[in-house]
Amino acid sequence: MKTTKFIIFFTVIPIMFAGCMLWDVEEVRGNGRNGGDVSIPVITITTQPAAETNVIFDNITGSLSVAASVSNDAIPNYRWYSNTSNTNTSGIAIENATSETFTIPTNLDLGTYYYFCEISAFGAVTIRSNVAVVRVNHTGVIEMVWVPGGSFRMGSPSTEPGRYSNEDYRTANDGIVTMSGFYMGKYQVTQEQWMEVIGEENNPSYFHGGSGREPASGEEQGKRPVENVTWFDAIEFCNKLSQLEDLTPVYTITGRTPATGYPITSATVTANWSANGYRLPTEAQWEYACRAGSTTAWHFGNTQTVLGNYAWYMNNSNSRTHQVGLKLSNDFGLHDMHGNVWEWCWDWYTASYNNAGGNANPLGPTAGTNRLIRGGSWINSAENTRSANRFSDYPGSRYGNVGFRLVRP
Ligand SMILES: [Ca+2]
Repeated sequence: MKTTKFIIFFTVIPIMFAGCMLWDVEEVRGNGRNGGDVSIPVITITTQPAAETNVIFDNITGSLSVAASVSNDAIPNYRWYSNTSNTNTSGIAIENATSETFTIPTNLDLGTYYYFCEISAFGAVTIRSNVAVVRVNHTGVIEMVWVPGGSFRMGSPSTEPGRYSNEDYRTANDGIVTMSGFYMGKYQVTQEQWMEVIGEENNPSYFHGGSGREPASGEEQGKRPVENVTWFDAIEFCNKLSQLEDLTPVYTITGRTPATGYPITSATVTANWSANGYRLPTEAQWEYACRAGSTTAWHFGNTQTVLGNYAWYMNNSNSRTHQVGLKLSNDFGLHDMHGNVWEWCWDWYTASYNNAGGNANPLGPTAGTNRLIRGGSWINSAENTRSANRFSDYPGSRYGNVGFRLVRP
């Protein structure tokens, strides 16, 4: 069991009992053991978990309930069972779980759990409820916000202070890029989230212990962004989280070096964009989400003197990362888009957006040497945290100021 608490949420849908278990009772009666006029007690379930309970978040508590009536005024007895598969024909009786309501444990590891209730009464045929399928996943940990579709002009005007020529607007379509809506992580992936998915022993972060690397006063170590991850590490994290949540992984990773463990310094990665799993933002998604409708140097405007309200950067970071979400968000509700750590994006780097794959949901060039990094970090100047600022590095490299955030369709 992990120390992290998983508190669980679900809905119970009452389902009237009707089915094969009644048939069993009728068969008993038809056999004439009790004679036609003498009725034996019959248990009828009036409320039970939906067959697929299924909606499980972290940090929410939950319980399962049944209710039954018994003819002849007999008293029903309840006994909850757990199982490792979706059947109520076998299972392990849960200690002390003998009332109508069963409180789902809050210390469950990630995974899928099956519970059902056995209902008995003196003289009656014992029956069993539906199996509740309880999935403990990360949906409540990786908090996502919806970024509505729209269009924007990608890049910066030539008049923007501190800009580089690789931010020039596209020439096609007057630089306008059209985007579909998507979910994006409200925060950068944190160290505790990384460890929950990849393993407690695998926190690669530079700011994870050590003199001068401590969290700032009042901040939680585990809620600082994970960093010192390669682009390949971030890609694999996306796949592993997708698998944990029964989503279809987006990426196929082959030729991984090393074959197991981290950091992954090289691999061949292809993407299935029709999959529903987690992925890194494309460069266009990142800038579109960061801008949140703005056309200014930062999502809040052009006034550098207020950047510290929105970003951890060289002027206020005290040379370290900070707990995510402490600075003001942009208009989409996204935090730390400017500063804290740079964020890996999907795209291969190209110096010109004109090469970056179409005017709608562009995926970037099909090949390259470096992968895109966006948003600036705790060590960077204000100019390098601008919405249009572009940086890149070899995907097998890693630094104490580069992390990532997630996107999902
Ligand atoms: Ca950032």
